[in-house]
Amino acid sequence: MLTVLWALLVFFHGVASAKVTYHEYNITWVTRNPDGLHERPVMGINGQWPIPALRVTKGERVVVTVHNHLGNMTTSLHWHGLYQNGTAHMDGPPGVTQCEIPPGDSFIYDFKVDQPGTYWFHSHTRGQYPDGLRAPLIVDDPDNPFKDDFDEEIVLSFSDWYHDSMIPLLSSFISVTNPTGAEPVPNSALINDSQNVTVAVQAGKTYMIRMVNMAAFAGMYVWFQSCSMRVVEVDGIYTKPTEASMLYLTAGQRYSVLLTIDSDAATNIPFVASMDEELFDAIPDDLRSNVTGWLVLDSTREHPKPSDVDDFEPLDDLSIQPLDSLDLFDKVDRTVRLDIKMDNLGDGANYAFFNDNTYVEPTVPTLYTVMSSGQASSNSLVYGSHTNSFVLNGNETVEIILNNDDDGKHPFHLHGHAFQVIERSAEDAGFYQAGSAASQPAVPMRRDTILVNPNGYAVLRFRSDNPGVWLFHCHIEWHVTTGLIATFIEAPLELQKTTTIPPSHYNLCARNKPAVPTSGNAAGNVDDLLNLQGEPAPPAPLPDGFTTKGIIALIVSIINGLAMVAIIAWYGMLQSPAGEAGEREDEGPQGENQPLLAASDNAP
Ligand SMILES: *[C@@H]1O[C@H](CO)[C@@H](O)[C@H](O)[C@H]1NC(C)=O
Ligand SMILES: *[C@@H]1O[C@H](CO)[C@@H](O)[C@H](O)[C@H]1NC(C)=O
Ligand SMILES: *[C@@H]1O[C@H](CO)[C@@H](O)[C@H](O)[C@H]1NC(C)=O
Ligand SMILES: *[C@@H]1O[C@H](CO)[C@@H](O)[C@H](O)[C@H]1NC(C)=O
Ligand SMILES: *[C@@H]1O[C@H](CO)[C@@H](O)[C@H](O)[C@H]1NC(C)=O
Ligand SMILES: *[C@@H]1O[C@H](CO)[C@@H](O)[C@H](O)[C@H]1NC(C)=O
Ligand SMILES: *[C@@H]1O[C@H](CO)[C@@H](O)[C@H](O)[C@H]1NC(C)=O
Ligand SMILES: [Cu+2]
Repeated sequence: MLTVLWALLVFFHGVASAKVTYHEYNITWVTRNPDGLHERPVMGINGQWPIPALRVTKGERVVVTVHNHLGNMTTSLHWHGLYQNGTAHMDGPPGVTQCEIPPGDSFIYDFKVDQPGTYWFHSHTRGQYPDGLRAPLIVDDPDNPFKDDFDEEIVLSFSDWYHDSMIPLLSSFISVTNPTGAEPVPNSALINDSQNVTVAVQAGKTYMIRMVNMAAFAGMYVWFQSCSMRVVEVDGIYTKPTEASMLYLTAGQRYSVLLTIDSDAATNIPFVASMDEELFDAIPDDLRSNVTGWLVLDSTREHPKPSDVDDFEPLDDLSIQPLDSLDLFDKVDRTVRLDIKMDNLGDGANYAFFNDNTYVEPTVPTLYTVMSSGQASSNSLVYGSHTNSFVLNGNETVEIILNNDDDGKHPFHLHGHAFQVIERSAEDAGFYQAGSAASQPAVPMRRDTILVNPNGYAVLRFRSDNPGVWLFHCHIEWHVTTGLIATFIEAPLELQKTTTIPPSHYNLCARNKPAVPTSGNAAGNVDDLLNLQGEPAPPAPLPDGFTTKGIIALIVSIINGLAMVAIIAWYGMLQSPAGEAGEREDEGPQGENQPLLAASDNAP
């Protein structure tokens, strides 16, 4: 009895003493021109863009009230890298842990942050964050083990930037006219949503530089000219200090480094973020892959141009060890194998697949299916045929084997956890062969976002010690929109016991247009949880015998056909009474027919 009372006392004391900070986020359109080349609408918060970093202190409870004032789009926020232990319903992805926040509506995110480090938050509404709704999230740590090793802190975000908005880009990306699935190529690279950023520094001082890649697509090489960095944090995990002259950050990844300015330094130091062009199917002539900033010792002196580097040789993140030396999880309880593939569906567009299945958001958000399906919540069938759902027991060691049957690099991110990286193959290694690893690291690197090489594999492990519904997905937003997503349903029966979803979350679903049901299986069927009739599904497969090559051939012939029609029309015009055929022919396609003729130039 006494111990129960004591436990209650400790519990309430804990709740009462957690500091709470409140934020109000009005999400609106603002107009910005971050690369100085093109003004466009972007999504800001409280009229600000760049959106200021959200800063909290470890142990604090954060309450963010989001008002969607966009007027014409739904929205949501995800807190990338936060475990949301006990608050899985605050994680953010619509269709998974909540409903969309409709225009004019509000939603309150309320969670405790018990992990230190560098994170970010962003919209998890389909294709939305590259329009600007993203910012760093810094968790200050009063017990930072490196706090005596630096004088000041600097936060830098990196990103790619598109002059066009996501909705038109998506409609040309997921289209029969783009059968190879070539992703739109960004226009510019940005630092802090800007360019030519300057940071005042002093000779002899050491800085802790927190870096976040908030890009839609591009991985970034980052270096500070002639400086050495010591990595001390990777995705929120403190690490043994590890020297690096260059880092590679995929979309979604973060690093903290210590950087000491030489005591006799006098010239300003350029630093560069360079987009990884290997990701791009084409390199437009006007692509601005590099963006430069300066550590400024003396603002009256010049800002030198960075020297070219010959080779990109970033630190291999697998060579980093966590400071806590957490041992390898060596006994695997459960293996989940995910084979990645890109292919066409019956609409002719290109999609992304895990195990031949492309993700489609279910009718009922997966967490709400957990809460409403009783014992059946342990049966992965209730979560639908197109959600790549895996039910995990609590407190297991889960191994994810990722086989990349695609010739692109993909950065994979797991919600709700950091994972150990047991192995990552080089490019073209093929699929993982069990037991092939020469040796497993005794103390593996841990992080929440990992690059997988083209036609290679990666092996990850984590403990299922955080009941919730957690997405595992590629962090290239283009591939999110074409379905490269899996869902882990972790300890659903435990989740039912320990979680209460605030009624306001369910009410939000009722205010969606159309209203979103909040109970039943993925199809919204409450009575027969194994009947998935009517569940959302991807386009039908290609008819037998059709291949990507076939589609490309078809498109080429259609475009050629259109071009022929255009040429005929053009000749028709040339022969019109006013035309002087001979002369106009030599001018080439300069007239009204140019757009149609130009189409033939675009044919692959
Ligand atoms: C940054 O500086 C470069 C070189 O002077 C310039 O071309 C570019 O427009 C600048 N960017 C912005 C956003 O002002
Ligand atoms: C958000 O907008 C409302 C009006 O719609 C306003 O009253 C409030 O002050 C705004 N909050 C912030 C933080 O700007
Ligand atoms: C970069 O942006 C972050 C917030 O996103 C801000 O805290 C930081 O001061 C900015 N750094 C510079 C050099 O402007
Ligand atoms: C929503 O409004 C913004 C800003 O005016 C505009 O750029 C965008 O095209 C609109 N989107 C839709 C889907 O109407
Ligand atoms: C960007 O920087 C890299 C490394 O210095 C260099 O090789 C490349 O030519 C630069 N790209 C452009 C477009 O200037
Ligand atoms: C996992 O272990 C924790 C701590 O030991 C315990 O509280 C929890 O109930 C366990 N979860 C399951 C699903 O067994
Ligand atoms: C979540 O909380 C449980 C219980 O306190 C703990 O055992 C577990 O390690 C936590 N998981 C994460 C991912 O922080
Ligand atoms: Cu991808």
